[in-house]
Amino acid sequence: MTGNPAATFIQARAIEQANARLQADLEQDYQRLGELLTRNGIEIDSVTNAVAAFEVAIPSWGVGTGGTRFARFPQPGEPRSVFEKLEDCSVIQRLTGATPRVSLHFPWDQTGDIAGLKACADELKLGFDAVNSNTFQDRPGQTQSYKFGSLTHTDPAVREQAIAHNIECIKIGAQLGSKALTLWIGDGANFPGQQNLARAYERYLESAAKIYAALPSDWRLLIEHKMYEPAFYATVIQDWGSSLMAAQTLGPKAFCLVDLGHHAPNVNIEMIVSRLVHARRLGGFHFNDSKYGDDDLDAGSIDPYRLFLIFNELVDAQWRKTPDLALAHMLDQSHNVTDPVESLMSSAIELQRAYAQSLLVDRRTLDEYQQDNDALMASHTLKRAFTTDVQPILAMARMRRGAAIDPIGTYRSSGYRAACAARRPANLSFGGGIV
Ligand code: AOS
Ligand code: ZN
Ligand code: ZN
Repeated sequence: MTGNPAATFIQARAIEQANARLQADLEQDYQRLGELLTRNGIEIDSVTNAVAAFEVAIPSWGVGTGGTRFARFPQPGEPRSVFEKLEDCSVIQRLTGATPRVSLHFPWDQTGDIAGLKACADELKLGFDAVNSNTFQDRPGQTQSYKFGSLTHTDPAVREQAIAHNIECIKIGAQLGSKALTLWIGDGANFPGQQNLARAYERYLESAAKIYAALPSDWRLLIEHKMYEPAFYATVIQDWGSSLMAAQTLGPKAFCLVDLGHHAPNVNIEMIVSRLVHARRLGGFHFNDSKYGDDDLDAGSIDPYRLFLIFNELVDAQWRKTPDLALAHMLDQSHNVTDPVESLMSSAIELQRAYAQSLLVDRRTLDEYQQDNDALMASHTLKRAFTTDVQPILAMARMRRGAAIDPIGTYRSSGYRAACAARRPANLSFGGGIV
């Protein structure tokens, strides 16, 4: 893939040069933090190694500019094909060292050249995470419409079309090396009485069972719940209860996927995570942040403490040696006012930050405070970890992986976006832009 901007503008040498200017300060900060942590009985390198091993997948739709119901403001140099999306994803990976896989979305990422797509990914040293199907939108030429639902539609012909699409996604994913299918449907109702709530769920289980039956033996089905939108009265898989019952009904390869933006305001998401861990059905995440609804904002940008508390549950599950905890970490965010490459890098780093802070929790002491019902000190034990500035750990983890100490600064000085703008003339489109 000669001449692509990823190869031209984010060379390893450019990262090394940028790092060389920052390395001495980082070493000093890292040493100081290491001394502080040693006093608390924590060996800094063990945290840094864990952070360096943390990975999260980039959603292919995340590298384009999203929008709102009202407008979309495309930015210069947007990727126009799945191949160009991979280029942007590889830049994010080179700079952060935390995002080696991409989560594709079909038919948005459709190409007649799956072998070429795999070769392109190999050349860019990228792999593929869960494949996402799309039965919430009609595509040109499609025989049946999803206007009134897909897997749960009253008409069996629509359900069969949606099932066939999901099975097609599994086949494409299998050629690319994916190991999971994420199932999110927009099915639901806008009015009380519009849909028989019980029958719609039964139709979901029946359709999902056919998709489940097509999974290769080493694949997983990730069921994503969402409280509302596009349906505003009732969504068929509206919460973790419906998701968990579906996973338990379908079989051992079915798991629940938690998208942080898919809950009512103030819902205790870390509690949901804890319960799904207990049920051994937590399969993964769509990370993002939100203030009001499915806002798809950058991870940690609104409520970093909530993100920390979610990671705290995951680290606690590891600490309690919960078996078979294999989670798909994926971002799911949309950008209307930022450069998506910068926002995705920022999200990946915020996840690492929450993870590092969670690793600093003194779990033995916390356990004692909990046993003694010392609410104040238990809460302070979490806060102490959360308020530790772990920036030197994150930067050191990146540097040791050959990534950038300062990913956004290095990206901005690379001129990558301007080079893309020159190479990728805009695709003019008009319309709303929710992704
Ligand atoms: C929709 O709200 C869900 O978050 C899905 O994961 C969806 O497939 C993704 O946002 C792309 O539209
Ligand atoms: Zn999602
Ligand atoms: Zn969503």
